[in-house]
Amino acid sequence: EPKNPLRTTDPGTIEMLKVAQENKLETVFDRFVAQQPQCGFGYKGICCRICLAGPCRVKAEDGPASRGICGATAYTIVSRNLVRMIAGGAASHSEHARHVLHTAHELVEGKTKDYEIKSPEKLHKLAEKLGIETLNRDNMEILGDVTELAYEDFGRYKDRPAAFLDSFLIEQRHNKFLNTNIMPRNIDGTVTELMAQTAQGVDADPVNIIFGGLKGSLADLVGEYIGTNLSDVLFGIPEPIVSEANLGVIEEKMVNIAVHGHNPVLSEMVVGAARELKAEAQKAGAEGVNIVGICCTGNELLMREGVYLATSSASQEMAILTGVLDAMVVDIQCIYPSLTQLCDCYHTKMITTEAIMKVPGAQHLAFNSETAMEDAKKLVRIAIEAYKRRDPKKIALSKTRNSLVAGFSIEALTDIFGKINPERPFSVLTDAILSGQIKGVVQMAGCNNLKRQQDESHVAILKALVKNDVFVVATGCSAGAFAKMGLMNSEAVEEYAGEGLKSFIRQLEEANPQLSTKLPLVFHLGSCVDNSRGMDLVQAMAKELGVDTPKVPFAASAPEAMHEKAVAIGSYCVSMGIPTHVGTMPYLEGSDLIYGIATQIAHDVFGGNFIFEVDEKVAAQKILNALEYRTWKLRIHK
Ligand code: NFS
Ligand code: SF4
Repeated sequence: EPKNPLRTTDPGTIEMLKVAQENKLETVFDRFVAQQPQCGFGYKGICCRICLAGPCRVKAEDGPASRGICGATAYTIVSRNLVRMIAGGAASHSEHARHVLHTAHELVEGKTKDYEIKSPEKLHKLAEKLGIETLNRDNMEILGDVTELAYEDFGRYKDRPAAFLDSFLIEQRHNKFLNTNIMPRNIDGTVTELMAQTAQGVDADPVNIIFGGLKGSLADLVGEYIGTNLSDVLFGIPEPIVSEANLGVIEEKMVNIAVHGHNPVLSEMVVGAARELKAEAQKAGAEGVNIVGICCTGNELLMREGVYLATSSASQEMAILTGVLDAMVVDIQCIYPSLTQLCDCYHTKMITTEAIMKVPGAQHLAFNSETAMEDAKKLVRIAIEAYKRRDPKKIALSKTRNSLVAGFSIEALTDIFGKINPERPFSVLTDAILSGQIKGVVQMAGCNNLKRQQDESHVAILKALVKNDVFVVATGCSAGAFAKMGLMNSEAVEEYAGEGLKSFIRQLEEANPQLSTKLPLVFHLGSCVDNSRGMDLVQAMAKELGVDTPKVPFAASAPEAMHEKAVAIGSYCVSMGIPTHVGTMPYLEGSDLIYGIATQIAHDVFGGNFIFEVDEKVAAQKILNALEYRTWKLRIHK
């Protein structure tokens, strides 16, 4: 099979890559090639540099060279490296959550006038879940208690498990996590403990280290639950919404601002400011201000505001190459430092906004919740100024844009299923599985990783699953891939869904005439913190079936996992009893023991396991097999 020399399958990105090549502009695709071959020791996870006696490498099967200087063996080094990635992921997700929490707290304290409780309904539901009194109480008071509890989840040292995990768990998982000693009490302490556990001369037992890692992954999930739920309270529960995706949404006649990163706290304000400053943009000669999203900030805004999704992580640089992007506003995570290098070749202004995220060459504009709208307006005005400096010779628009339907929170899915069975909404899903109409549910998640052709395996796996009647939900850059490729709409149902899935989706549509749109082939759950919504979904199905999660025909897949956050997510999926496919190898092939723990022993203990498979056809088959096995067992026991 001839290799695609472009290393991407996204049509919008292919258009822009030509522009890069013609103008000799360096992109991530060039740097990926320049990095080859990548280090074999690092790849296998057997390079240790956690103390200054190193770097140590496992160079031989036996003898002194089979261990680090301190005597650490391959399994110790591999497991330490792996769980330090989980700690990094948990820290990232929870730092995002902490920022949303601070904003909610400032709202309670009356320190910001620019935010509000957009969804009192969500606040009440959440409070009830957390055991907080709601009767005859003021919303701000309730939110005060909710934020207090969330803060405790960051730092609590005794008495109880983290509330933003435990309150969301079915009883069987609660017991499982307590019995295996991986239930976190808090986020910060768990991450710190993990760093201490894996420091030089501490834990050398690979099983103990991996279990520490799983606890860390659950701490990651605590952060995600805080992030998702408080974002819903502040910015609204996502509902089905129509929009468009890919680089063609960056329009010549508009002032274009890309919001990139993860945190809705800033980007939601930018959307508001853009609406208010339309007249100023018009005075500058544009028709208005066009906000487009990149990565998970894009997913957040797409889900709640219907903002266009410009692109996903591997192609973030391409937005600048259109020549009409006036500002690249970034918050945190997955932001290539190379963006400034490209901005330098164009009129595009790059602006960083968070204290822990600066890039040399970018302008820094500190974003504060007390002055949120003012700050957002400043950002929009910087873009309007930049618009006037566009170089017409450098304009190279993309023609690729595809329609999509997003906005499938658990609440939205409950409403949709509830039109068929109001008492037991999720029975609609589980009955369809038991009857054989659909084959199960798969949550597709994760990043771009140029070890694969961009988006190729996301799309190949999705197509194989839906053809075989799997109900697919998606988050993050996986959802981004489907949105960009025109796979997240109703036309795609016609084209790619198997007969069972097609009839299931049509049935949902017929029962929901109030929806202003037809339903898509794949259901967008949101950003990567919204993988927590998927955990709600699998548990709702478990409850409906009266079983624990390892019995539910539900699987996860991250075909292009890249970030530490993805390692944390994959690990909690396994802890939650979910077969979890990963298409890019984590650094663990240097130890058969660790590989075995991840793929088999995890299954014995938690009922979930990793499926490492880089071939997308084989991967899809393995996922289907996992679903089929579970359905078969369910039917026997019914
Ligand atoms: Ni998730 Fe989102 Fe994308 Fe990966 Fe990065 S944007 S939080 S980490 S690359 S899916
Ligand atoms: Fe080498 Fe041990 Fe130090 Fe790691 S902890 S760098 S294996 S001496």
